[in-house]
Amino acid sequence: MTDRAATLRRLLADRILVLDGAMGTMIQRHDLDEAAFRGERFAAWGQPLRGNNDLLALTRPDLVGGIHRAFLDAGADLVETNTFNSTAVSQADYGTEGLVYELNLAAARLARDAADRKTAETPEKPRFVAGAIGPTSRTLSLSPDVNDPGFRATTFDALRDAYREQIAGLADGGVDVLLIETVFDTLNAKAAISAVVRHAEATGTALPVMLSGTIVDRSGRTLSGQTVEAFWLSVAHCPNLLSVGLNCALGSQQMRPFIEALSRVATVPVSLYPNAGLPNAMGGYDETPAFMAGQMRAYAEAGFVNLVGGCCGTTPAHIAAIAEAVAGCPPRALPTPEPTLRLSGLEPFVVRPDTNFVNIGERTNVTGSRRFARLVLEGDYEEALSVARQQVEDGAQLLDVNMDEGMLDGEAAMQTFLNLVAAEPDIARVPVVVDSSRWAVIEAGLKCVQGKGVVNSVSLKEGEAAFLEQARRAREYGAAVIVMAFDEDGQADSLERRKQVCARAYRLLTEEVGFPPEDIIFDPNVFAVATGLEEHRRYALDFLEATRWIKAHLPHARVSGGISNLSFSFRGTHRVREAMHAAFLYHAVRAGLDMGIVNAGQLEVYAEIEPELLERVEDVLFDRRPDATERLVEIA
Ligand code: THG
Repeated sequence: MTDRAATLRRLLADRILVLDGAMGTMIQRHDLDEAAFRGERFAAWGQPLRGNNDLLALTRPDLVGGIHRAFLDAGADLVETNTFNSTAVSQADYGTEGLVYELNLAAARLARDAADRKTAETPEKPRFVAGAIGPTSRTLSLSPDVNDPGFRATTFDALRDAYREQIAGLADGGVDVLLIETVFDTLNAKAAISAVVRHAEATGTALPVMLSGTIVDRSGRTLSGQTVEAFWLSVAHCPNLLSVGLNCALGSQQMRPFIEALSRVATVPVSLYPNAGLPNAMGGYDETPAFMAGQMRAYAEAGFVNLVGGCCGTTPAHIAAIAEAVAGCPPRALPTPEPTLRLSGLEPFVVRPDTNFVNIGERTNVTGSRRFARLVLEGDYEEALSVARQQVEDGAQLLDVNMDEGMLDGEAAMQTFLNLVAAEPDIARVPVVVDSSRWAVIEAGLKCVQGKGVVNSVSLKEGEAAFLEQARRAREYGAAVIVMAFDEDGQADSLERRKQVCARAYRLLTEEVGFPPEDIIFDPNVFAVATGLEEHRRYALDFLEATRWIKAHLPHARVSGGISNLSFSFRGTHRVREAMHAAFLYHAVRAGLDMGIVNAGQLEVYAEIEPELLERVEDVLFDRRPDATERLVEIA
């Protein structure tokens, strides 16, 4: 199997590969009745089974195998198993959820057998099997009830379990690759990716994965509202990712801007298998083999694609025409973008060399805002959402969400709030920073974000084993991490300790976990200054120096800090606090600070700080005189 995966990767570098066409519409042509779906085995089944196409792997293997053969004869390099709906979630509609493993096993064997026979006929052109994993009829990012936007018809855990069961059957049946397809809600796909990770951990065998999303209309967004690039960034963490692409929904012609956008950003091979047009009034599909082949050839010539095939309405004649049309075209060359922090909400958020300081909104924090805390405790989530909206309107490019309050069920509050955020496009367009001192709350939050968010935070506080485990999980859910400068001996509060802890964490993450360095954000601890305590006098200075050091010595990693912490000893004196934040940020950004958790919209401009106040603030920040604190208190 690993040999075949290697062959597949080699072929992808050589030429454009061809996927098969639609299974569903090919089955429809046979016009099977209820009795045909049931066969002998399910003759007495208590529920209607007509329309359960996947059951045909058991009741009409001849028919399913015949469709595979027809597509292989047409020139397909890969055939998809007839398992689009073979999860417990989808099979429950027919009462056949107990058959899931068997359905996947049988369907995988049918496709395997057909592919192997064809390979034996034409050994110079080996054929492959992709295990089809559909989206199910449930959505993790959307409520089926318009009056209850926070409601979800299923959970991340339930979907992950369902996908694991499906993957076990597909793997045992001998598929070469898993195809997570027709993704209209990226969070469902993330649950499937998480299932792939856990299957690999449990069995020691990691199958390659192909991912294919669906654009529902010409806005170029998925059903759950993401742009193509945001979708790519949200799933790019998938281990052993063979390809990413688009399928279904629109016809071949309408796909152009979206496949072009994807091909510009995806660092893995790109696939495209559209419908044969939009469904017509009769539910049929009108694009002819020649028309579709012409479109696909144009995309191939433009360098957009590495794999092509067809979705609903495509027949062996379409696949034969497409295979012929792309035969002479070189495969798309993969882009090699600079490593940099890339996040997403509904939209991409990429930190580029010319990106200014990044604002992370701090107000959606029950320990950081009395108002937000009161709203959440009272269950007034409508108003709590308006706090988030205000932060984004005021310029927050990321949103920090924290529910760590003794009177709250943190996991439930995190889930409720993030599910509601997901329903607000003006908020959900930005990535979420899931902030908690409890891992269970962070994990609950990660299960509610379809984008690529940030874990806030992980640290070496509880030792290496816990740190590595949390980092692996963060990666499994496709999140970047904020690493606090904290270890078994406590908070790093000197320059030396900050350097030593961050360097150790960087080495562990990159070498032990294979964590991408560009997804690491260090937080070298912003502590309160001007507290009156001698040992706090170098806190601001040491943060600045640590920032400079991290940027110089830990390649691609970013630096962030909780800026408002700095002024805790001046609570209530708003003007002094704002001046402290503005002055500190001014110097921190020069030292290399990339981002900070701040009260978006309340950032004062350095040049506008009143000179006398600025001097006294900077005396404190730079520890310039022994009476700096008294002089700042005095002016306050
Ligand atoms: N690093 C990381 N995450 C963090 C912090 C950090 N998360 C929490 C915190 N520190 C950053 N967020 C805030 C939010 C609010 C305030 C300070 C830090 C704050 N709030 C006002 C106060 O307490 O006086 C409350 C004002 C009000 O109630 O309206 O100062 O360092 N990784």
